Amino acid sequence: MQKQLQQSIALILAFVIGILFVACQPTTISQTPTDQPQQSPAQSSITAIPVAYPNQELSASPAQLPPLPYDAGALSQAIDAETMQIHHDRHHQAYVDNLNKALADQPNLQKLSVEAMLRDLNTVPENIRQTVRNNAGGHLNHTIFWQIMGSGGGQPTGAIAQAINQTFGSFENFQQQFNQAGSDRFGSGWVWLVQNPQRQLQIVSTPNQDNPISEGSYPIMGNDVWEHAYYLRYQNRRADYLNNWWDVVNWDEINRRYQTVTQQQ
Ligand code: MN3
Repeated sequence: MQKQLQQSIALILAFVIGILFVACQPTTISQTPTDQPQQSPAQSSITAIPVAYPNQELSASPAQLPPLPYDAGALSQAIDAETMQIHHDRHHQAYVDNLNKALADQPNLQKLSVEAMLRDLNTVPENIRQTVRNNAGGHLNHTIFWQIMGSGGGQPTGAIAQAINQTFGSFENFQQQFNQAGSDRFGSGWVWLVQNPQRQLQIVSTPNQDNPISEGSYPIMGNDVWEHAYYLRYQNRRADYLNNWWDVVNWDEINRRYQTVTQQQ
């Protein structure tokens, strides 16, 4: 009986020692590996920033032509009323109509915003990808364009003025480089001031109706250098149009766009 008790105690002791031995081993709890590439904050958050409007992306169900935010003659210092009317009522309308036509039998795509489609064009089936790229781009680009004009030009104000000076040395240098990029764009396209994925201001130009969000940049302001934007008054003189355009730029709106992207990143 006593022997059995001794055996039991020995067994319990062995068991306790065993547990202590295991418990005292260095912990080897496998931690979830963090070897997945970390997205930089700029890249991850730019996907969440609406581009068309301050707090609203551009709907594709269906896409609709936004009204001009001012009278067609309001920019006549730089752009005549007839050009504005044709540009808005016919050209922009055509991008809207063609986008809706391309998405007519694509209910899942219609649920996406215009921005979402352009950020990742691979979500768009190949047979309509180029059509969507051109017309979703045209719709978004012109929606931005109307909003960043309409005021009396002059010098930039607020945070954007400071950022332009820091990046380009002076407003005059910036204007010169922006105009040069617009002149150098061969054929049709746009010239932009963007915040790039490295969070720097940068002047870029895009062909056709491409928007910088397809390259991960946020468009702060842009000028349309398609001939339809200036041909009636300027004919082939794109450089004159680029120079005069500064007289109708809306710096309050451009500053708002800049603050949207810097505050949300
Ligand atoms: Mn245009």
